[in-house]
Amino acid sequence: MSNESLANLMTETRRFAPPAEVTAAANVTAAAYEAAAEDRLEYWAEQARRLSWEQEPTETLDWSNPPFAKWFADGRLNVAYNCVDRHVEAGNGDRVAIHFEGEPGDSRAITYAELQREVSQAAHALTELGVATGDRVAIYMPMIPEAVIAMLACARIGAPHSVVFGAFSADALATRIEDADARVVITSDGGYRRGAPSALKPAVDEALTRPGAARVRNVLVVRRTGQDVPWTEGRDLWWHETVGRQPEEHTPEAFDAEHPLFILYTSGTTGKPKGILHTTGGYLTQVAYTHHAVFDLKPETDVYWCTADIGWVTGHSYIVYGPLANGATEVLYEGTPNTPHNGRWWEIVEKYGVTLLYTAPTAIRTCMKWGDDVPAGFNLSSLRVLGSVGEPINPEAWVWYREHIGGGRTPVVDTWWQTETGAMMISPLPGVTLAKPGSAQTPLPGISATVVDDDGNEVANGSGGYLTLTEPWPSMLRTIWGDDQRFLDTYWSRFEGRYFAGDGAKKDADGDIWLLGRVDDVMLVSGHNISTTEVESALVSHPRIAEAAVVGATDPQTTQAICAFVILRGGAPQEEGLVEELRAHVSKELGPIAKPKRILAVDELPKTRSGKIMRRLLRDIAENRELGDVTTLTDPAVMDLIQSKLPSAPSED
Ligand code: 6R9
Repeated sequence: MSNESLANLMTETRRFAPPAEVTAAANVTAAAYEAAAEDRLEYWAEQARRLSWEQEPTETLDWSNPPFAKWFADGRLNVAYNCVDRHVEAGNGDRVAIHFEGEPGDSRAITYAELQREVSQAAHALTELGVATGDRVAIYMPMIPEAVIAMLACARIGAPHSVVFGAFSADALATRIEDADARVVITSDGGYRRGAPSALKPAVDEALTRPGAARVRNVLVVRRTGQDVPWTEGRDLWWHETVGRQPEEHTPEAFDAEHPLFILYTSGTTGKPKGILHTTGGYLTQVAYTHHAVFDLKPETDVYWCTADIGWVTGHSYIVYGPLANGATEVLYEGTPNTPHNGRWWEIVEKYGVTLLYTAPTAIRTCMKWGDDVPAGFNLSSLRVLGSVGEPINPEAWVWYREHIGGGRTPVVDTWWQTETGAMMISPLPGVTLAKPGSAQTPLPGISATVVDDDGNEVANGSGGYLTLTEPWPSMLRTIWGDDQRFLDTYWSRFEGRYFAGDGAKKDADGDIWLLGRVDDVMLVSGHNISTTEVESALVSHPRIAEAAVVGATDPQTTQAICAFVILRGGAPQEEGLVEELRAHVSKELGPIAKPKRILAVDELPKTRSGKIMRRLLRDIAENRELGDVTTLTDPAVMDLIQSKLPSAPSED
């Protein structure tokens, strides 16, 4: 990784102190860093006490067979009891757990007492279908309450779930069903997206025709849209019939802290998807702790909303397990941000008085593109902490988020973590950290991360390299499902004794961490390593640019040439001379070496459903190659759109 192109992020000098009222009442203060540094394991043992254990653990970490960790190994607990029942027992049964907002505008408030009844019924139903402790259940659902209930019901009976994105194809679903050997699938007839019912069940039917998925015994189908669904008698069952007739009381059984909780597949760039395995006690400890610390959640008064999809790890950790373990009241929204209008999210914030909002940089940049006047039309004064996750957030988007959504007053927490880490790892604390837009800044209390060079030596402040995690953490992945060797090779072989995350990063003069994107995305231009994140960030700092995606395309002269795809703010047509102006702008921000050779204005960028730009596909376009696998794209049609805009011959210098 280079140091030469880091000028832009490093010259970002804006600083934002935490608001006095947040600091005064903060759940976690600066003292936490000291306590954790003094005795890291004791710090985590203390966090584990936020949970209700049937048998308290006496052991914190067993690291005798690294990197196979055991956390709280002799403790026993039930995750669903922790997320639901104990809040009812504490007298909070009437507190709303979930404010569901359907895309068509229907809504439903579910209290903790109701959630307890529905999770109990669903747990009975799964048992009736022969699902035993340890059996895997696949969940393929839209963003409806039953998705959360299904996950909690699995957790309640100790059956690890494998949630598959509702937008994934039948093939992707079949591969995941086969790898996990799931025998029951929970789905729905469909869900509402972009103003219309969108079918899900047919994809399940198709997936189950694949030989690998033929062992599925039952499909439990939630009726959401009421659309016609093909039906296989004997195999398919309606949720409202099968779950609806079960008893409303169910006694949760405690499981070992290391009992598998879920498998979640990450696609990565090559090879078959990796089934990331998370277990029970350590995972729940860290998601509950980080949600409490980083969002400063006050369960009695806050209304929390995470806009992620349930099929993404953010949905698992920060829609389901973290917030519910903490007894939060949260919003669950089914649809897209612009249905029926571009202000839908802000209308929801106003309607429910959302105080804590967690979303992705891509969404923030899309809102920037739609214009400042959209959020300005709503009362967003309830908001008090804003979070970001999924990609590096460039300083311009960070500042816009704080200004136009947070009313210039809220802390913004940029949280770095991965499916593999299970929970947040590097993030500011809203009541403590002097915030730097664009930087995730510091490992959370109890977390050890650093940036190293090619040889694994820690780099000096002011230098860049590879982000590594140097000590085990409670919510770490335990392995790749069925493939310990791949687990070792992928994460633990690049640097001896350390976890390698695959991300590039840089430490600034204060030692704060700035994420630079996946190392696979780093470009090599005339012998210089240049990070895509930084060129994108430089482009977005130009007032005309809302969003940018940069790739390195093979080039005979310079090894790779920088190609940028940009979305213009306000969607206005491209003025003459803009491309030249943008190239000059990047050159000024980062130096002439980082100047894109080609810049193309587009209407959309190819993104995964979790909001990450698929640079691989843009590289295919930039190199005039046939497109690779597009099945994980939100909208495969985007690629045709971009291709149709390509000039027949690339514009040269
Ligand atoms: C939670 C999640 C993980 C990858 C990760 C990194 C990128 C996530 C980030 C960030 C910079 C942040 N990433 N958060 N990069 N700043 N705050 O996104 O999990 O889908 O597994 O992706 O996302 O590249 O390695 P996952």
